[in-house]
Amino acid sequence: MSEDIAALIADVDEERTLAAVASALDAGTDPLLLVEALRHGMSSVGERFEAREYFLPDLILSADIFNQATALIEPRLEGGSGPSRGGVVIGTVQGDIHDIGKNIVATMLRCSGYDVHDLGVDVPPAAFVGKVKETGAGLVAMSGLLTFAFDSMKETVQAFADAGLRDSVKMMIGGGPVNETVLDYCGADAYGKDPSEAIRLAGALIDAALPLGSQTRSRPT
Ligand code: B12
Repeated sequence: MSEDIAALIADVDEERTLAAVASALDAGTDPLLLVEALRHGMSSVGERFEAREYFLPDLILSADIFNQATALIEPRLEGGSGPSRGGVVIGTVQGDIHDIGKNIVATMLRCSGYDVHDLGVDVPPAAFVGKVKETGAGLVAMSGLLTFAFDSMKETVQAFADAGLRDSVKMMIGGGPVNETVLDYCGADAYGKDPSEAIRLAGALIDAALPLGSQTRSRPT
């Protein structure tokens, strides 16, 4: 069933993907398996685009299908009904509108019991700061795929320092090109390459009870 769903979204088949997700939910399939299947399918869409097999409309439609499918799945996620593991403010940073990966990470964090506040795309530093002040969230998750996004990430980290919040808020970054060098450049606390790492890092950064992994570093003083 999960393989079918991955293949259907990879084929950008809106009607059959949504029908397959709905029937898998009715059959009692683990919602997390469905999100994982959708994520695999989305990776295939990206690969087919790179191979010039798909074009921009395919990318945009596949992102829309992903969002519709996760809207069906989210009410069935156990994480949504249990006690919150903590607040996370997430968004794609200013100047960048790529949100497929950010939406996957947000969904997976929600599935894992985090209280996720999704600010969307092209999010200015002040909006991240404002949302943290409003919600008391202890973790900020920034996504960005453009090289240009690295500056926005750095500016967002600086905005938290300027607001006197850098010591009380942990910050993680991610998105296709993000690596250790980008982490050093922008001064966040950790970076992750996929949703599993996002979940592991959220646990480590928020709870501080789990050991921090190799992709974390001390916050700058
Ligand atoms: C889809 C796509 C688009 C779609 C976006 C649709 C949408 N709703 O997001 C559209 C068509 C709109 C688009 C537009 C543009 N795009 Co584009 N796009 C892509 C493409 C093909 C795939 C990106 C994607 O969704 N990947 C799949 C997701 C699942 O992967 P991901 O985002 O990396 O996320 C995963 C991980 O990184 C991680 N993750 C993500 N966020 C976070 C956050 C945290 C905290 C953590 C821990 C983990 C994490 O988990 C995710 C799930 O596994 C890439 C090429 C590529 N293969 O990456 C180009 C690409 C990113 N785009 C590019 C460009 C240049 C553009 C445009 C500027 C084009 C233009 N000239 O207009 C515009 C951007 C405008 C803007 N201001 O942002 C370039 C960027 C080059 C660069 N170095 O800056 C790329 C690399 C293409 C290329 N080879 O040139 N794009």
